[in-house]
Amino acid sequence: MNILITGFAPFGGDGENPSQLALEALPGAIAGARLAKRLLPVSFLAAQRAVCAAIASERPDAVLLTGLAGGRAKISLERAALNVKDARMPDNDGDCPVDQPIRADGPAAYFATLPLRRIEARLRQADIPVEISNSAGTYVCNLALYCALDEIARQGACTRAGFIHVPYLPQQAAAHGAPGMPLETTVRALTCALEEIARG
Ligand code: PCA
Repeated sequence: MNILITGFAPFGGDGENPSQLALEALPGAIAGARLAKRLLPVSFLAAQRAVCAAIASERPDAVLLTGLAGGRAKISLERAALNVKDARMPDNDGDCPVDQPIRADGPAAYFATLPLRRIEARLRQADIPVEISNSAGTYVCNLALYCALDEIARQGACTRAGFIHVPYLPQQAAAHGAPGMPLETTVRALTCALEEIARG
């Protein structure tokens, strides 16, 4: 089994992105599944291209995208992606789309296809704060999930895909006066999720 796992580069004035650090800390294989790691740019245009290119070249059995949701206290298992780009701040290329569709001819939304309830139960068992989230936002993370699910749908593939948002690192949390999570816990959460995905 081949799982494509992604994280995002820093953005919005933060020097670090916990999803990048967690991606780097993960091993090359989990529970017999090979992990193909990709770091995605925080750019609407470049992330769309990178997600489609990674799925085309890796032909993964499953896709787990990850990113930072600053201000959230729990690991967020995203339920859906909306066909909209509505940026609250410019991306790392200075692009700041408002009320634009990701794909003019695409469906309004896609549901994630990973086993979210199983992953949620597994994280609860491991005492990691977790929730199913009904909004991945309207920024680059939502776009990455939408593009992954859209690419898979267009290929007619049965690849499962989903997105996990992670909290700030403790030092970022302190600086922002917001909740955070130790990197070790975030890595453990992603490891549990990948083990569940590898179980099929
Ligand atoms: N979080 C942003 C984009 C990159 C990231 O890690 C988001 O939630 O859209």
